Amino acid sequence: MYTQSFSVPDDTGQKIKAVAAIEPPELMAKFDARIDADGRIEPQDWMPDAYRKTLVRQISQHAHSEIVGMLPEGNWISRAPSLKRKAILIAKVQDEGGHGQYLYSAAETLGVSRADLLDALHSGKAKYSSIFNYPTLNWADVGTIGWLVDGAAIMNQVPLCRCSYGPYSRAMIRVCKEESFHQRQGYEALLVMMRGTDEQKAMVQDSVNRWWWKCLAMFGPPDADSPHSAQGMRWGIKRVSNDDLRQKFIDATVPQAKVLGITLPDPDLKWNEERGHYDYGQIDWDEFWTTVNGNGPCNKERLSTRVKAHNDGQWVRDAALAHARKQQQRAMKEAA
Ligand code: FAQ
Repeated sequence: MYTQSFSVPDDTGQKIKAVAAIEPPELMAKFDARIDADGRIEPQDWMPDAYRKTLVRQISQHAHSEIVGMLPEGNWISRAPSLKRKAILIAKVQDEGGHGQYLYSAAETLGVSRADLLDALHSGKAKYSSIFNYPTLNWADVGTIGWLVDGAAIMNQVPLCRCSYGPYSRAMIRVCKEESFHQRQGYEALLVMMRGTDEQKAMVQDSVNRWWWKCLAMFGPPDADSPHSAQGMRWGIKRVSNDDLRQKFIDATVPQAKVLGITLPDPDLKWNEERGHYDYGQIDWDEFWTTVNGNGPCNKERLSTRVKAHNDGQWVRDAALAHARKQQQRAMKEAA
């Protein structure tokens, strides 16, 4: 028998001890050959249990990030400075909700239920992106989230369009197109402010100072401290490593900051001719893990807002189910 040892969280996001997955060798060989040939795995195909669990973990964390990610910006819809900015922001926040829906649907194709995934989020067992546990303190934060947070999300998600799991890779194509609009609207909003008053310019600089380092941490721990990277890359789920994506993001963003006229808050940020990349300073990983483990500035507020929204929506789910039952009964009556 083919045996592999994995340490993966279970479907609810809880860590389980290393499990020995014993898989039928002929099925495993077929699966490996498809991965090696850069083929796609579809829901009806056989897959090793650890591959399925890894995908459930990543896709559900991603879905949770999208719906929790609606909150920091949603907070500014009623305070947008013009009708145009309000319309753009409403569209963007709705898009993030839609991304959550595509991703929960992709996770469901792996045999898990959306209700269980949401329970894991609401009980604090499941992770979501660290970045959404920081507050949005001024209007420029909305532009900065578009420029830097969506910018980082695109950098991470474009390679996921080539992920080996078909439903996830297809969902990512549409998500990336929408994220591209999000990034551009954020950058444009900041450009307008940077051509405005000194107060507006100071607001943008303050915002970028607060978000820059948090965005670099979004890509996840350094490769050497990333327990899932090697297997994720082997399976074609991850195509580019955390550190390489972080570097690509920095290299792409520094010239954009120059056009904007903003200073990125890192005295060590310098072009390194030899490496052909920007060098950068130390990320505060202790602060990152404190936030990921539930003790960031807004973790509790984000979760309680999410739980309240879910509970307030119970009547919609009940009504939809009652309607579906009625339709089914009518169809059965007509068929009888
Ligand atoms: N926050 O071994 P690795 C967005 C966890 S969407 C929290 O490197 P992996 C759109 C990781 O889960 C943003 N936890 O793990 C938007 C693991 O914990 P576990 C979300 C993090 O999976 C914009 C542990 O650390 N995007 O922004 C973070 O190979 C604006 C060890 O890490 C995605 O989810 C973090 N930043 O790589 C919405 C993309 N980083 O499960 C609204 C898909 C790591 O063992 C407004 N996901 N951890 O308990 C991925 O690409 C990967 O899962 C990574 C992590 C790269 C996030």
